[in-house]
Amino acid sequence: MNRKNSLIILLFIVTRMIFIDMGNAQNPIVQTKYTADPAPMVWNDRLYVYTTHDEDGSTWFTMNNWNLYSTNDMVNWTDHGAVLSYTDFEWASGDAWAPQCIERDGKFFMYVPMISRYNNRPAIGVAVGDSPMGPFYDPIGAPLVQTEWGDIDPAVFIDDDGQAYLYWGNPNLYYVKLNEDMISYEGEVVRVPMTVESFGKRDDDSERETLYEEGPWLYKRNNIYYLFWPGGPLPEHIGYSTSDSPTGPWKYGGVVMPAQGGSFTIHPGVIDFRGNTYFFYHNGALPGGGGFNRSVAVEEMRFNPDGTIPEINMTEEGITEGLATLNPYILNQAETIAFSEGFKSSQNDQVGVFVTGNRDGAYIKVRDVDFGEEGAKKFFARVGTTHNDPITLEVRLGSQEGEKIATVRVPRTGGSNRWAIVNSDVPEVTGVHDLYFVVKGNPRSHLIYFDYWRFSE
Ligand code: FUB
Repeated sequence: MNRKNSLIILLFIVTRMIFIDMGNAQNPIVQTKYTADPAPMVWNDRLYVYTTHDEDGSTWFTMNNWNLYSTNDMVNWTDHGAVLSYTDFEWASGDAWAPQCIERDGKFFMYVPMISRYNNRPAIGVAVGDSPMGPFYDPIGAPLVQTEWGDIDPAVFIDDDGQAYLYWGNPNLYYVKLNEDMISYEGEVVRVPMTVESFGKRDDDSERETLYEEGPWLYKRNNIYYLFWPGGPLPEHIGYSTSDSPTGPWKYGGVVMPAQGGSFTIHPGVIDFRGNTYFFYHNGALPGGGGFNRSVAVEEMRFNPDGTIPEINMTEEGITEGLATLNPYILNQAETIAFSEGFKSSQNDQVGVFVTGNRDGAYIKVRDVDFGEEGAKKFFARVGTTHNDPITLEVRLGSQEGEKIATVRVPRTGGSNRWAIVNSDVPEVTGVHDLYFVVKGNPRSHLIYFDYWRFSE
């Protein structure tokens, strides 16, 4: 084989590998925005993940609001948009950093760090809502906790006896026992002893003796309390400690996820859902991603028989097996996505959250859509554009180039505040398929606003 042929074959293999990888990608779980600091919560048999939001093009932690995503199957994620902002707290001036939300007695409590206007230092606030999506409001009109410095990354945990705890801090770890109302606390704030036995030994920093940096996350399994935390030096890894009590003493357990993934921070969120344990984190894997443009991803977490945790590496595949199928005969939000490229999400008063396709070939993949035995007859979508040029939305099976089952022309509605419902006949489609919504057209950006879709039987 001559050199030219070898090069062509090599190019083919590499192109194919890239194609295959993208086709299987499920991580990061959100591609329409930069997200970080995942905080999972299970409620009503659905998994919710609260995240922070790195603004596009950030060169610092430019973060103004907290966003919410949810899933019924671990492969398709619905974007619920921004559910809370630092501007909802009269006393806060910015830095909407790592949150956690928990349900108690039908109310949802979101613990969030922000800069306090009173002294220009980080403090932790709480907001309350009647649903996971909010709306949330600040019930105390002031920070819930503030120590001398480093009051970021709150983690909340309710033990089986009903006692709730709030943990937080960088470079120190603090905790306090919350009262049943979840918006006040009893007793003193406790500073956890930062010992090498509890958090491992650090060699690079004379001011920090242990590996612990920030971002604590509490999780209980088989009567073992696990404390996960991002550890130094930078780039951070995730380590863990265990105890037989939620207040320690803690015993260092080792590394859960080594430093990798192109972001110098990382952040753990661990939760059980339908018999599996899931480990959420963030990295810089999206195009344009990095330390200030991060993305949330998830892997399955397993345990050794003695309760220790084998190391987990970041993958592009993430969770490959969906836990349920998706019903195409109900209204599905366009922002329910398994993977996408070329789309961004936004929200407005007219339709709530919607997505915008920004280039020819932009696509959204939706996993495991079950058309049943009868099959679909018609496809409907609510769409719009500002362009006169012909723009179409194609619906394909299995891949971006797969069988085309519907094409709709996107009418010029004049903006994302004006929408049209379009439809197309569909050849017989039965059984379970991955759907691809593919945008075709010449304009360089904002080709399509896409709000929802459904099929009729
Ligand atoms: O996202 C801002 C900060 O970066 C978080 O509060 C830390 O945990 C780190 O992820």
